[in-house]
Amino acid sequence: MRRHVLHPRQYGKEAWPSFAPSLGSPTEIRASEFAQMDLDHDGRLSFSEFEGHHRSLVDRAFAAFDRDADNRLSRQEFMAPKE
Ligand SMILES: [Ca+2]
Ligand SMILES: [Ca+2]
Repeated sequence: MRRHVLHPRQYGKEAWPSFAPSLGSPTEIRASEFAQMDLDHDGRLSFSEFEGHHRSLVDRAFAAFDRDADNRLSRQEFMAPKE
């Protein structure tokens, strides 16, 4: 897992990875996330839209652990996920 070691003077906006400033405020991020999840653009999130979005997050998180891609997590893989 990538870790950012920061000098105390680096804490603050400048310390964020370069992609962070483009994400906007928390409200803007939420609005953008909603728009991405609302696949049929009806202004509401159905259970399947909500589930589908979070399912992809779970899939990516699982893949980050599953080094040998056998769809099972060994204790070793779980203890040391790939970066
Ligand atoms: Ca919808
Ligand atoms: Ca595995």
